[in-house]
Amino acid sequence: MTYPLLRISGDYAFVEVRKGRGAVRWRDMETIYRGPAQKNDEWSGAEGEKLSAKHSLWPSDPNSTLSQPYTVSSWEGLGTGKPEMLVFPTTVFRFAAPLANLEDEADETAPPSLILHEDPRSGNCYKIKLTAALLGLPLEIRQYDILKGETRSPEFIDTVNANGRIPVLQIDDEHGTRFLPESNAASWYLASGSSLIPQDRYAQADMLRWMFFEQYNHEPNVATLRFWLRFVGEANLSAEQRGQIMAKRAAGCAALELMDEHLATRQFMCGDAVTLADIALFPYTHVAEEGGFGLGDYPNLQAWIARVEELPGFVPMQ
Ligand SMILES: N[C@@H](CCC(=O)N[C@@H](CS)C(=O)NCC(=O)O)C(=O)O
Repeated sequence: MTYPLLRISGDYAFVEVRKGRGAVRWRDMETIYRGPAQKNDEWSGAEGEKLSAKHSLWPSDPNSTLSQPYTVSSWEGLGTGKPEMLVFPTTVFRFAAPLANLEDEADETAPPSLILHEDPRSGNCYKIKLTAALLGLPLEIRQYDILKGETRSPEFIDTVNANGRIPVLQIDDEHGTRFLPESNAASWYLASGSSLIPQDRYAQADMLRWMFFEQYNHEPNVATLRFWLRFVGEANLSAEQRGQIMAKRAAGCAALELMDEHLATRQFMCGDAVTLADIALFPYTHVAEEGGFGLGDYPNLQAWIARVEELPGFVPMQ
């Protein structure tokens, strides 16, 4: 029995579709189509088979380095007994895997092994776990206790992050072992080439706008108050920290209000599809009450939180 497994969601100058059974690597799969594709073009496969596709948006140069290729795969299972239909490339979460270039053979080597250095109480760390979960990427976890200063040890500073902080994504691949700090950079690395990063140039910049907003206006206020009040305890704060509470409360409320207004007219931060902007902003927003921010006044934020929690592959913060 065959099922429609892969459908093209837009017009593309160049698409290559390959098919395989039990095959993981692009090179082990059989090419079943190479050429232009139009919206709703569809390919079928038998149960247990996997389809993958790469595409280029640039009609003049199908091998352009500006192409946005990635692989989507589908196979029987997920407990349903039937393959999932995938729409390529816009609605892929579980099976998206980044590839560098249409002609790049990087996918012929083993996929990188990924280790997240984290503290489970940290929303910054949760961003990376949520990105990996939505994309179906396996992550190994190394835990630290930031309250005990475990990320400030000379060993951590020398080998993992000179900035003495988590999260850090450790990437082991053919280039060796590399350590990537900063939550939003690590999420970008995981999501590169997937539907969590829009392809349109403006949409991509708009997504980055919200990720920078998260780091400048949101996290230093909403997350810091949560950390101080829930984990450090008000009684243990320094006089300087106590003196900052009111300003951080006002700035945090302003950030939440701005998001709430923005979400009045859209499903997600950048429109109707989830992007890394939602993943960056979700962790500390959904636990903002732990920092004394009431979410009752923000109905659009509450509806957005529920939408994120319903995404396929969603995992809660521990
Ligand atoms: N901008 C960084 C912030 C990293 C950060 O502040 N990490 C905190 C935990 S959420 C940390 O490691 N604190 C321990 C310390 O500073 O010693 C990111 O987004 O990853």
